[in-house]
Amino acid sequence: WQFTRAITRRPGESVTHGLRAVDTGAPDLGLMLKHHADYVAALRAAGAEVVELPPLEPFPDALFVEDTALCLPEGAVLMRPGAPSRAGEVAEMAPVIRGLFAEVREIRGPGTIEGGDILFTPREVLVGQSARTNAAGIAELRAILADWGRSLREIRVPDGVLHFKTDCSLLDGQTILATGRLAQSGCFDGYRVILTAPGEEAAANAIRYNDVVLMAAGFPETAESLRKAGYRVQEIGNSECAKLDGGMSCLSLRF
Ligand code: CIR
Repeated sequence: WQFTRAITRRPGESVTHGLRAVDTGAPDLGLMLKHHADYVAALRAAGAEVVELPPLEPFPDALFVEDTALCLPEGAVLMRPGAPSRAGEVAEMAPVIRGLFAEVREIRGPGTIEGGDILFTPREVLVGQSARTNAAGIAELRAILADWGRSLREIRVPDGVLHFKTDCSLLDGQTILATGRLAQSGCFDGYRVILTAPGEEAAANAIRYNDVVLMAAGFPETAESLRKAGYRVQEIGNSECAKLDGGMSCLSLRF
């Protein structure tokens, strides 16, 4: 369970125009930058060599780098975002990925797929069909993964949930943190599932990076159940990214 690297991108001033399902006010860039620095520091403390990319003003959502690529031990796959305003982020990420991976494949279209809809576990790659990720995009990824000997299982993301991983994260090889609304479909049968506490659904987008679980601050019951289950939990402020439907996983590519 060892990662060695991560890629992040600092938010720029245009982040106030980032996409959001419900407008709860513009994010405060100063506070977001502080949270972002805490996040990068936590990754470094967990053993990551972090490539920190500069802001990309033409792309307000570019800090959510996870959506632009899938990074696996076999290689990386450049995604094809379903949000039109985010499509151009991939060309900005591509040279970075090509510099770090010997094997790089890409989703060529016409389908769309975003990294936030992909959860890989040691036994399979789970992909959520969502408003951003469609059947054609999933089919293209399935063919690439088949070349690498990995199987893909498709999941339907509940209505109103942005991405599959908005509602789940991998805690270890067989354990998934998930919301009840996602897990009730039975999609994680065969895994050990830890549910977020009622009203703490936004805690589900966490990441396990080596020995630590990074989760958004402000979800005390879920944090407690993770600690009781034996995980080392570090809470990071996420109030500003949450206004743009972003969380811990969206902010980095990890490999
Ligand atoms: C978006 O709507 O695309 C961004 N505001 C949030 C992206 C979050 N990314 C993720 O869950 N992987």
